[in-house]
Amino acid sequence: MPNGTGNFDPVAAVEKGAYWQPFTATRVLQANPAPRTLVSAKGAYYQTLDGKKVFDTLSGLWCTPLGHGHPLIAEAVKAQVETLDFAPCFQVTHEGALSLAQRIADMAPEGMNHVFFANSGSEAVDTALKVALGYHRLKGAGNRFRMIGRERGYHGVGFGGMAVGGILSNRKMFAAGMMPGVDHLRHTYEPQHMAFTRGQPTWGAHRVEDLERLVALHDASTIAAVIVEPVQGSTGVIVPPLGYLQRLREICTKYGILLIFDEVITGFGRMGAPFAAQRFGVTPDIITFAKAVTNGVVPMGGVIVTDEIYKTFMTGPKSAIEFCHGYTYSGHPLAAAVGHVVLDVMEGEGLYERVRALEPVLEDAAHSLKGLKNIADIRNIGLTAAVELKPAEAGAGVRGTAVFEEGLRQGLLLRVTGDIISFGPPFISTEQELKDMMLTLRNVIETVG
Ligand code: PXG
Ligand code: PLP
Repeated sequence: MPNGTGNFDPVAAVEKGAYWQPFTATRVLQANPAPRTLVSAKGAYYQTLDGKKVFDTLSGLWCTPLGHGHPLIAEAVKAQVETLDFAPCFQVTHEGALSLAQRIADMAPEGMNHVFFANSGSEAVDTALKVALGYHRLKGAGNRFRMIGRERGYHGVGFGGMAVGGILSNRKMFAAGMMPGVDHLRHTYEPQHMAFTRGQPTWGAHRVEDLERLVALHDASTIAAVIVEPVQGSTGVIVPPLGYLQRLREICTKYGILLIFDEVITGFGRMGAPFAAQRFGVTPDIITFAKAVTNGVVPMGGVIVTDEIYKTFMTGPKSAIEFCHGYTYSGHPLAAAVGHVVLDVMEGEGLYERVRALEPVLEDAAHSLKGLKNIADIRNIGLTAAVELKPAEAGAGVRGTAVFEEGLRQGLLLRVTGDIISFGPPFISTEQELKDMMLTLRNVIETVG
């Protein structure tokens, strides 16, 4: 049992608060912990402490597309612990990380053949920003220090990711710790021009010209990189307007600015292709990934870079370390073993194709809620969707919280941020499960009012 005595009481433990939880309204959790305490998971469902089986509408936190309790992953973890449970990644190497890096390079866009491992999306983002700074410095352009993020972007919670991120609540408490030299593009979400769009909006590509404005303000010779999520995930599935990412690539190329796609959510199949880069036909200089690479079972993140970037680092004295960066657990053997299983399953079971087949099913199911009271917008792309509620008179997020709680009662574990409900169901979901998910959501919204 968890405390070794056989009588651990999770409800009492939540109330005592020894476990201080990430991004949690702690006192809301403490008020009624049982429905929010997860005890087990199998396939696309969790079991809660109060005995409910709930559908996993966000694949954990966007990270478990193959579903829970996958037998091949369980086997691989056990075998790996018995063979090589840990291997230092500084100055020595091992087969699992070597071969997984090669497989990830093989599935990445052409010309992106080098993978640096981290353990989370936040670490991947920090790594990518440091690669960008190092690259320019090695090129003799150390004055390129600025990073450009985007409003409503989420790039994790490291000091770097926080600074390039564009979420007010994640920034204001830590304003004193902001990395210097960061600026932001405007976001592209304007509901009056795009509410209830299926797939990519036709309005908004011109917002990318913001980068020209920032170049005119700061000069390109001071800008290292632009970092964007191809689809903004955390702030509620904000889909790139048609042509936006293509134009972003053009402007970055024109000025020698590195383009970083943060694919922590969009990578590994969520867009019906290995990466969003391929789905949208735009190749960045750096891709960050995490989450689905190991189906959420063992933490792993990483960065994929172009041959040009890698080659630039492989200079200087032969005995010197080229990139003074890395984590104790980079390329962890367990994560690597699980990563191989994930790719075996994604490729072997044709899951990119399955996501493409499920996309219109989710799209139709989500958009069928249009016309329901208190819905402000519905949007979707790949196997993602968001249903945005109108805020209640009682305040922003009040209706969202009520929907979350009613969702649990009706069998859905929902991801609600403020009044936005985001969906990223498992790739193993059936068409019927996706339809049922939205039918249940309809009931939930009608119950809450
Ligand atoms: N970049 C992007 C684009 C992300 O979506 C991170 C970086 C940070 O990854 P880590 O592994 O450090 O959390 C993320 C994470 C949500 C949700 O509900 C999204 C994330 C994490 C938790 C919840 O949308 N994204
Ligand atoms: N803090 C201390 C004191 C350390 O010794 C280390 C790693 O050796 C770290 C932080 C970084 O830990 P990690 O490599 O797991 O990111």
